[in-house]
Amino acid sequence: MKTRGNPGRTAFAALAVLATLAVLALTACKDARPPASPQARVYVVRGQVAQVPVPGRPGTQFIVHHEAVPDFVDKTGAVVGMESMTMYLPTAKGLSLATLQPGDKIRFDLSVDWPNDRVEVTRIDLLPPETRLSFEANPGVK
Ligand SMILES: [Cu+2]
Repeated sequence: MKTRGNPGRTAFAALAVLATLAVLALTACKDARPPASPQARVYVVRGQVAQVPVPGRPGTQFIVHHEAVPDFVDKTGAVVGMESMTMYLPTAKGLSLATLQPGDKIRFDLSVDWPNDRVEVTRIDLLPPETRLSFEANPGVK
């Protein structure tokens, strides 16, 4: 069916303009660090602290040996899993690491917001020292 002026296309063009504006707005306030967007997925992960940032010692970072994350989703939305590994983890603004020490066992929320290219730890709970962690490769991870 033909319609004059193609309202569908006009609506689409308007949406495209809005989407562009939204992207510009997001880019503009990147430094404002708004709370994680609704697209963010939060994984509850366990691990052992390998290093904590030491004030006054540049280059020291928050590094964690974490268990596998079998349901980890990549940028395309595919469940690819993340193997157990030792890695640097960015932390959310205001999250204090002051009480943590290397060797501490922790459970943390890892927020992954692919649309905004933002990965960060938003919460950390200390686990009892006797907690048994498994750093074996997860069979569900390809
Ligand atoms: Cu990892």
